[in-house]
This record gives sequence, structure tokens and C-alpha cells, in this order.
Amino acid sequence: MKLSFEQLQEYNQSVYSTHRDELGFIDNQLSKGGNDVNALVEKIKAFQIAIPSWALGAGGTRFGRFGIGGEPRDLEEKLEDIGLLKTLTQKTNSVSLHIPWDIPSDYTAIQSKAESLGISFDAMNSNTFQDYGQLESYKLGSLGNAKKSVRDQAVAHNIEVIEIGKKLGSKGLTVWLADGSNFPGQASLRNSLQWTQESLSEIYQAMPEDWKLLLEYKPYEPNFYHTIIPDWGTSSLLCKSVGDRAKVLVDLGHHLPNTNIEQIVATLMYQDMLAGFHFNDSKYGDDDLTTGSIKPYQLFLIFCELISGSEDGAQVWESISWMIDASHNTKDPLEDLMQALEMISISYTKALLVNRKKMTNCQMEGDVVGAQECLQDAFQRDVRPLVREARIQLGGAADPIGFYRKMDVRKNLIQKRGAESRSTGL
Ligand code: LRH
Ligand code: MN
Repeated sequence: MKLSFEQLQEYNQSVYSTHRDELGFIDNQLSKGGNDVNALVEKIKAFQIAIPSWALGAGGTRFGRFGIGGEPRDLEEKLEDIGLLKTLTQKTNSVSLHIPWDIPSDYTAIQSKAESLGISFDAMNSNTFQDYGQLESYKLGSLGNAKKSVRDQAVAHNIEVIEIGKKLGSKGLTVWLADGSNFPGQASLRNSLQWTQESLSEIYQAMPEDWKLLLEYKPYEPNFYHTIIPDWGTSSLLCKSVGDRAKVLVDLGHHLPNTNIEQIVATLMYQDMLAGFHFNDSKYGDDDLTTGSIKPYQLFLIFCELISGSEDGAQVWESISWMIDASHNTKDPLEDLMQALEMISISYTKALLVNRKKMTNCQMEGDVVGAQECLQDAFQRDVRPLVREARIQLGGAADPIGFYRKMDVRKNLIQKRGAESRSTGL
């Protein structure tokens, strides 16, 4: 559904005076504290996040799935929905495709569609955790399967994904393995790791020189006794064994309860081994809930480590990939993604406000309270006017969800695509 620039400007005009007052208030506060508000807004504008192609329809669990209607029926319509998110939020300009869910039927058509919407192709995702008609089943694993023929098939699939990505201009391959076991004795823990290392090495060799391998870890599910790549340490070990363009992908939902994820981020940046993120949130397991909806302070602390790590030269900011990976069981997928983009921007902006010089002094002097007060002072600020200003300056909607509802976008999508249309993905 195309939303006209005029409609958007007219809507922004209707809320502009409130925005100007709120912006003036925080501008005044921050300028007093020596912050350069214009520089902050420029940083917020530059921070773009990739949208997962598999999260534009209603997700589900083994207990059920509740369709939302008007879901994209093919890759073209998925690009249209991401174009809509771009228009409204000005926070995303790329898509992360999942193969075979999103194999382009016509490359030229897909590329010109993406171009016309100003969308590029971020990291590609392979899929060796489902059976989709391939010769050998992945039931008992893929790159780490005891059967060489299955490992070879999984390697070939990843190389096919690289070939698809090369045609679309992608520069990265994300590998997540469901591989593992459900019972002690079912798998050789050491051999399956060895086989996985050998398979990843073959895949790495097949990657173009300017590509990176993003190796995602996950402690459990769908296997519930062991997972071959359960944590950042194992992912990092495998990455270092295959090559220096292989780094660790941090999916926020892939941690055991109470794991200190910001410390994992600091440790990976310390080694220049952070590939990027799959942003989401969770209360218990890999819940794939809206980013920042459950643990907003953790997300803020993660951005604090990212900013200090890049400012101190531990890892280059531009070398890190930013993607959402969520599943929408009870929300409109587009509203959920707009909320996630907003929370990521807010957490990044709050982290930019931390007075790092003062905090470092407190740390060096052992002033525990003083150090925490530096974080609290930034975290407790309402930075939404800054995020909104950045969006408006780029031509986006002052309130993306407000405008999306005012224009009845979902109703229009249902009229065009039908109430039963279903998007590929999880
Ligand atoms: C695994 C995962 C992985 C994707 C899948 C859709 O839980 O996070 O990143 O391939 O979700
Ligand atoms: Mn993920």
C-alpha cells in the first residue's frame, strides 16, 4: 500500500506543535549538560536496522497460529511491506532473506522492486533445520550430522544461498544450526563439533572475499539435550578456526535465563569477534518478543557496551550488522516491527547520553554509586522527541503506528491480499 508524501506531511503538521515543545524541552536540558543535540540527531538518523523477511506475517507456536490477514503472499509483497516500514519509520533500508522461504522467482524483477523502494539485501540466512523436499533429512542434524552425505548436502545448500545472495548484492551469510540431540548418548558431542567445523570451513572457503560469515549460537530448541553451537564461546571457537571474516551473531533470545548479555557483547568486541545482532526480547526462552518490551534496561546496557567498545577502538561500528529477528503471535507484524525499531532507537540514543568520561572516573576511583548514577541519568531521560525529530527530518511519520492506524493500512492490505493470505516464514 503506497502512502503519499502529502498525506504524511499533513499528518505530521497536525502533531508538530506538541513535538516542537517536547523537543525544545529536552534540547534545553541536554545543551545545558554540554550535549550537541544536532550531532545526536544525525547519529540516530544514520542508524538503520534490517528487517527479517520471515517476520512479516503472523508467527505461531506448536499450540497454534492466529492469522492476521493481508499478509504478504510472496517476496515482492514482503518488499512492499518493508518499503512501508521504511516510509513510516525511516529506520530500515534493508531486508535479511531466508532461503528457501524467499528464493526469488525473477531476480531482475526483485532487484528493480527493491531498488524502487530503496531497500538493499543484508545478510542471507540458510536453512538446514527443516525438510523442504531435499534428498536427505535434517532430522538428526545438518553440518554436524553423523552421515557425510547429509553434511555434504547442507554444505551445498549454504553455497547455493551464497550464490543467491551474490546476485542480490548481499555481503553476508548467517548460519544458525538446530543441530544437537535430545538424549544422552544420541550424538557424539566431540565428533559432531568436529564435523561442524569441517563443514563450516568448506562454506567459508566458498564465500567471496568481501563477505562475512555470521555464526549464530543458541543453547537449546529444537534439541533439548545438547546443541552443537550452544553459546558464544563455541561459536567464537569455530569462527576462529575457519577464518577472520567469520564472527559471532548474538540473538538476544538465545541465552539461558539471567545471562549477562552485555558482558558477552563486551567480550566479543574485546576480540573484534562481534558479527551483529538479532534483536528481540524474551522472558523465559527464545520467545522472540518485541525488542525492549521485557528487559529495556538490558538493551540499554548492551548499547552502552557497543558505544564504549567502538569509541575505544575495540571494534569498528560499521562492521556490526543490525537485524531484528522476532515472531508475532498476538500483534500486527508491522506494528510489532515499528515498536521494535522505536525501542532500538531509544536504547541507542539513551546510551549515547551516558557521560562516559565521568563514569570512567568513578570506576577508577571506586565510586560505585557515582558510576551507576551516570547510567541512570541517561536511562531515565525521555529521548523520544529526539528519535521523532530524526524520523521527521528524514521524511518519516511523527508517530508511525498512529499514522498506520489512521490510514487503515491493515484493512487495505486485507482487502488487497485477502483475510487468509499467509506469509512464508516461522
Ligand atoms: C533460530 C533463529 C534463527 C533463524 C530463525 C528464524 O531460533 O533465531 O536466527 O534462522 O530463528
Ligand atoms: Mn535469530
